[in-house]
Amino acid sequence: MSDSISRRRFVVRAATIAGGALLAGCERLSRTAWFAKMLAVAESINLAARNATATRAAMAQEFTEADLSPSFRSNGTANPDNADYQRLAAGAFADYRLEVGGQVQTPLSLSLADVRALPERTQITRHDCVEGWSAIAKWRGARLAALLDRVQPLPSAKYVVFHCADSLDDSGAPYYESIDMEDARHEQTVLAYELNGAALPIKNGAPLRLRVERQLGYKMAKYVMRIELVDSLAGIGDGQGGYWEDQGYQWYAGI
Ligand SMILES: Nc1nc2c(c(=O)[nH]1)N[C@H]1C(S)=C(S)[C@@H](COP(=O)(O)O)O[C@H]1N2
Ligand SMILES: [Mo]
Repeated sequence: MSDSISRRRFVVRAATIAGGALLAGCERLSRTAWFAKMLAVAESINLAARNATATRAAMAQEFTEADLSPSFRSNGTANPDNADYQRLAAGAFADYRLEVGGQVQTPLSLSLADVRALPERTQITRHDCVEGWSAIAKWRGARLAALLDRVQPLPSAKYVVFHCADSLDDSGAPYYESIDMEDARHEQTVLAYELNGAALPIKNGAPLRLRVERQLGYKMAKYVMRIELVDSLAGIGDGQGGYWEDQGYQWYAGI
């Protein structure tokens, strides 16, 4: 077994234990300072291990059609409870626009046809959720690097933030996620519009969801409505870089 695979297993198992603790009704626990701190320590070890043992340009493992899971389940939001989103879905996303802005030279508003016209990639990869399930699926989408080439991030831009249509809590705070420029430009990082050869289903994030293949499932933002380039994650959500990160999950969820 290669180092990277055994480390991946270890990290997934460790993350599963942490995720299990969160799931077992430990909402209060997840918000306590010590727990967040423990995850932050785990994160710095994880990122250090990644930098020490593999270049971050390394590819996530890809599989064949024979490896495809019989189905790909939905997790978290399965259908955003949001009037604007429901209107778009009712029109088969003909009126959908992906807004791309923030620290860029050329902000863009793209239709799905515009997104489909970008250089694309198809890949069969394994999705690992911290709640303890994995599935292999085929994703087709626009390369995020190609989109970045179109909008031309300013030199100050350090992170790409994905703002989603749904919310997982009563406050209505939208789901969001973020990655750094290195993962954003990675060959396997795509805005997926197809799952297993068919249009991306609503339960899996239609019309566009992120695939950032060397990280855990919660990074793979579904229902992406707006992409924002920023120099700092402060001031977005609770400032930790993502909805689950704001509850104590690690920001760099490398596997
Ligand atoms: N917008 C949004 N993105 C999301 C989620 C969500 O609830 N809302 N759940 C995350 C989690 S925890 C996982 S494991 C995957 C699940 O993707 P799936 O529903 O296609 O299985 O999406 C991630 N992205
Ligand atoms: Mo997940």
